[in-house]
Amino acid sequence: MSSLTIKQLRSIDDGFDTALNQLLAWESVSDGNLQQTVADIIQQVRTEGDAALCRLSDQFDRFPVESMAQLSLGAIEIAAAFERLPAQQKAALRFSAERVTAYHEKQIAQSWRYTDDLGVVLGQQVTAMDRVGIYVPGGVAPLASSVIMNALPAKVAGVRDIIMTTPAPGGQVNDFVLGAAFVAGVTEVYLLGGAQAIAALAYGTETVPAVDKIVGPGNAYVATAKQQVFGKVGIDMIAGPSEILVICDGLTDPDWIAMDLFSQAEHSHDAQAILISHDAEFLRRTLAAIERLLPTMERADTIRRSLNARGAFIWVPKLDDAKALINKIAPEHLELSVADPEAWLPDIRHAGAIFMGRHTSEALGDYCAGPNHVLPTSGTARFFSPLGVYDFQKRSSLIGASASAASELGKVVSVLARGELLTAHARSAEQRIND
Ligand code: HSO
Ligand code: ZN
Repeated sequence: MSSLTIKQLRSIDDGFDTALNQLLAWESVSDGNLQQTVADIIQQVRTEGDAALCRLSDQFDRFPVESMAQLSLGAIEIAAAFERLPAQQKAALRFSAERVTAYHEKQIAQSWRYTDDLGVVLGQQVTAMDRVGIYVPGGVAPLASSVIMNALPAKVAGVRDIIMTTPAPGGQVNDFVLGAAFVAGVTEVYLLGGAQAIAALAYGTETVPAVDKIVGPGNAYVATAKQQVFGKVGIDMIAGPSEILVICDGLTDPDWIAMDLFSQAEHSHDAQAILISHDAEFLRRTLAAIERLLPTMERADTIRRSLNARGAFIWVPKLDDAKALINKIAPEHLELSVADPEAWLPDIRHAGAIFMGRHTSEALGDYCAGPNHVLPTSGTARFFSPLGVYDFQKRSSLIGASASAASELGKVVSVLARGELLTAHARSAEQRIND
């Protein structure tokens, strides 16, 4: 078994800034070949529709099908999958869905309007998208929680049709994932993976309806396909590997911290887990906890690879020094394992989700606390927010001028439009001037 060599940095050392930058560097690689392969797949789906989907299912998912019926599941089949689950899983999915729904209901934006001094009615009308597609990766972990986190905000926003695609290698589809689709209000499921799933959702086929927006994580093919169909449809952010940054005052049980770091490291070999403390002795005890606990983990190999490649312990002279590092890292998940996390909040400007206090492990947020677990990664918390209801709502501007308001505004339009040499605009407004 290979050894653990997690990086140990001190913020006061020469070269710390460079070391930190190297630690944080991550870019999705999408080479020219991948771009071309994905473009070809999208083209096949656009021109041949269902026939291409059936052929590609055999080619990529070893699932030979004769008709789209074998790749399509409706409300009855989705509900049946839920019913097949053990009672404990059913209850947990329901519990999670209820809490996630309650949280997201707070995000619903309301339409608003006012009448200004000139008598113009002005406002914003908020509406939901009609139809949304959710991609759910196959992979080793059946991420039922991701189905809930992607679909429920759309449902709460009022999206009518929520369509899920997920690969079914060898024809196998996971009941836990389908059960999550049931509690999250997914209306149709198509057993499609990869770039062909994204193409089908973006352009539609005889069977798969075209959607307005595609969300959900996926491998390099899926991410590249989403980038290529952007513009025809909306997409969410392109997710990088999962990350956790833990700040600890040295008074939390090191075993708790070790397991919190593992919880993100186990997602993938390129996930990132960083611990910052001013207490060198605490860092030593946490390293010892990691070494003791790692061999007990089912995903020990992935965790070790991730900690060795992208993990770090950072010692700072004062715990307060961590604040600048937090904002620089802009982590996806920030755990404030300190006595008074509230006192930290005013100084934290960039983080996807903030877990406040020793008892708030990141795993709570991944599954059932209520907030969304689809969060900005790789420093993009500087400009992105968690996935939310607002990602599935749109706004239309409202303008309603009375005769006198049209006359008043028209005078200004006349000047501005003539200045732009656009005389039809000018005359359209001028004919409503009444003095
Ligand atoms: N931590 C992941 C989400 C997840 N965790 C799903 C467990 N299941 C997103 O950053
Ligand atoms: Zn997770």
